[in-house]
Amino acid sequence: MHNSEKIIEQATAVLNANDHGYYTIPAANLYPHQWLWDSCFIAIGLRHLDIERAKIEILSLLRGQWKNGMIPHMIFTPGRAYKRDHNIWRSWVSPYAPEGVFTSGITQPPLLAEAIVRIGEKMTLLDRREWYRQVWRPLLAYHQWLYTDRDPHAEGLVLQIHPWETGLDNTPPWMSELHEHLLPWWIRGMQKTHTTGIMGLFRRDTRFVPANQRYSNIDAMALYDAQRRLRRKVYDIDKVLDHSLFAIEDLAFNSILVRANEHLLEIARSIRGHVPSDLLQRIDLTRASLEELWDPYTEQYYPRDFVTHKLITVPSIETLLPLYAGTVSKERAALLVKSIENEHVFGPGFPVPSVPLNTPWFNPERYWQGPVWFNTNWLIADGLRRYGYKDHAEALIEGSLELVQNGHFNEYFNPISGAPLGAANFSWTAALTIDWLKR
Ligand code: 9WN
Repeated sequence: MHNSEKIIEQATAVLNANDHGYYTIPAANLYPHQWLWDSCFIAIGLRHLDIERAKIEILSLLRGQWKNGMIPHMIFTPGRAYKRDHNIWRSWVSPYAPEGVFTSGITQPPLLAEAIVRIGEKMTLLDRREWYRQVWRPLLAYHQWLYTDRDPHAEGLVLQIHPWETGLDNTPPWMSELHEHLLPWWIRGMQKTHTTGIMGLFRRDTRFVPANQRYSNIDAMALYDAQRRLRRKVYDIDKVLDHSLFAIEDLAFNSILVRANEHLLEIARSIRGHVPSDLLQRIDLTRASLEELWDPYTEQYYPRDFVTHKLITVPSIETLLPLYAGTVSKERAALLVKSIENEHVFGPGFPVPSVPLNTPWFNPERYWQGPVWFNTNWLIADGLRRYGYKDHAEALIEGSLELVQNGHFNEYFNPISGAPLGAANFSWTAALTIDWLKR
């Protein structure tokens, strides 16, 4: 058997093992629910295996849509065994939450339109139109919600209220903000008295993955504290902003939104769907506003604080995602590509580390603070290809595939040694491997 056939077979087995019938969990034990961007990446892989199942993966996400249009970042697996997880979020406190399913109260990067279009690519024109019609209303409602709820000043950039909304959890720009401005007194107290270790007793994640590969105890406490504050505000954006909790115009999220909007417009054209004129204006504005995140001094893009409009000049994998947006100038794209070529920045042995090597945050094993992730590689490879850097894209894909040659489809990998890290048998690693091998 050819090696790539064998890898596809192994990757398919991972997806089958994580299949809950109409949605796929990211990994057993650690992630027993459905996540928004995970299901989108998973569907992008599934489309090569079973188009109907790929559609179901997306449709199952829509069952969690809130009445205001939000697609939540998590939809919980039902059952008493997960009562504690349902209770952490208590989505029922919001009048907008859907009936009959428990969800989180925040969203995740808007990859939905990308997944819909990628599935559509595999269909005949007729079937594609039918598919697009089936998902059009919820997709449109989601994009409208992103603007009405998350761009209250009509600036074109949407804001995020929790690091989990970026999907990049402990990514340095968010963590540096959190440590500087948002640590509550009791966490600072525990930090000073070196008693954060106690948190280790309550953590579920570190039962499955070595603690040094996850976020630190202090970050875990801060993330859960921020989540609890959102719950207290019943996930109501006005109340959240009134208390100026976290509010960041995230670079990765907005880059993905730029592209998602392009897909939305493509879908609309294909089915003559009506896009309201205020949404069209906002879409144009987003494209232009992404450029406000450029810092001419360091020649990079960064996330921005929503209230102060100050760029958070801490580099991370986010830095490269404007390549995926596809709207930045060729000159700026070339500067980003240079940093991928540089082995001391984003170009070590195994590309692309989630934090550049030449920054103090870099740690080759800690979650979103250094390791290589397949989903961001997929987004960057796609961007490189569209900017004409075909060889760079191929090298990135080949480098990623090398990491799974031995059949370990882990959650993330050490960018220097290539060692597998985090959860084993991780769905999007398997799904995107399939997508690359079938390209
Ligand atoms: C919180 C499921 C998710 C991914 C995120 C990743 C991680 C959750 C966690 O797992 O986040 O949403 O428990 O840390 O950071 O990108 O969607 O795989």
